[in-house]
Amino acid sequence: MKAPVRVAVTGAAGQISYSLLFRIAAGEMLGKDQPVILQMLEITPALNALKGVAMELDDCAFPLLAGMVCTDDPNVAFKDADYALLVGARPRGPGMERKDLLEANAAIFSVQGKAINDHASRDIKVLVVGNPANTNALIAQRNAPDIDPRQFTAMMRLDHNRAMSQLAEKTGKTINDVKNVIIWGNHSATQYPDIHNTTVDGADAMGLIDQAWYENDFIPTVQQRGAAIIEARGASSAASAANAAIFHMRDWALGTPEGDYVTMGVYSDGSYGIEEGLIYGYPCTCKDGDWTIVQGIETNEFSREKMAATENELKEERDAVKDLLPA
Ligand code: NAX
Repeated sequence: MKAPVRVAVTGAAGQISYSLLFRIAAGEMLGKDQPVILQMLEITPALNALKGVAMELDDCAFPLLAGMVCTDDPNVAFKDADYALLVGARPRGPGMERKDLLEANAAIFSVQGKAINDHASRDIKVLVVGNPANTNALIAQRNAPDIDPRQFTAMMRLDHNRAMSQLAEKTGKTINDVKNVIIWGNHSATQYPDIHNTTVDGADAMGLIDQAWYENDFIPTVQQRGAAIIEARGASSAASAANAAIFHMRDWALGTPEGDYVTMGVYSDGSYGIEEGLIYGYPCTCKDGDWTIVQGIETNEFSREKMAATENELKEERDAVKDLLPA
């Protein structure tokens, strides 16, 4: 058996974590041979609820669960962490403007970024799930100057999975037939689901559907899927979000399949003309615990316009919190 690794999860008593923690402890994220120690962070009023979650984790008798820490102190939660899933965030309250939401979250993610910088493993892999995920990831990253910025990522995988499933359904194929979907940009309604390079059972996806369906049906359905889930379920996506977090971390740690790529919100190196330093959804392959942006993908004018629109939103989000970002 391998030595245990430390996995920090924030918002650990929330609804996404109620699915996520159990799957991590079952070995679905890092493999069935990798013991884990869960380091769970909550705000003080939720510590009792967190205790209940920890009791249930105990009662699962997971062979791979080598230990648990429950805390309201980020310095404890991130101590020696090898992985961190930052799920807890401040939801939008009544009358709250977008700028207020960005600022409230900036306060949370700057504290957590500093705690990661001061206490986590130097090789930590960080995934930000809590919204606005891309900008929260940027804030955490900028507050952790001693950690390579490439180690901070944002979750675009739920959007990626949603796009795959919509396309499989439309073409009468299965998820296993769909390859090379991309969600460019921000995890928000400006995201750009791009299937110009996608294949379905080996055939060019754009040849299987018509442009009107792509523009008027597919793109808005993927962009608005979160709202549709809230409308139907009366609560936001939880199990599917946890699943996407598991897939994101699993692929990053263990590698993407040959011949396919996945969408990750990663530190832009300027690829595809996107401003360097933004956390932007890009097609990535992963190998040996590292990710690479897939290069050389053709983008037409339609795509470039949409990629720029979502980039602009990310710049606006960053500018709204720029006073809180260290130089
Ligand atoms: P819940 O409100 O059920 O849980 C959030 C938990 O975070 C709460 O228990 C709260 O006490 C805790 N929390 C708040 N501030 C904290 C802090 N400073 N430190 C530690 N814990 C803290 O929300 P849930 O449904 O689990 O969603 C969590 C986040 O994921 C939200 O921001 C949500 O918008 C976001 N999502 C992101 C998605 C993505 O694709 N990137 C999709 C799903 C989801 O909407």
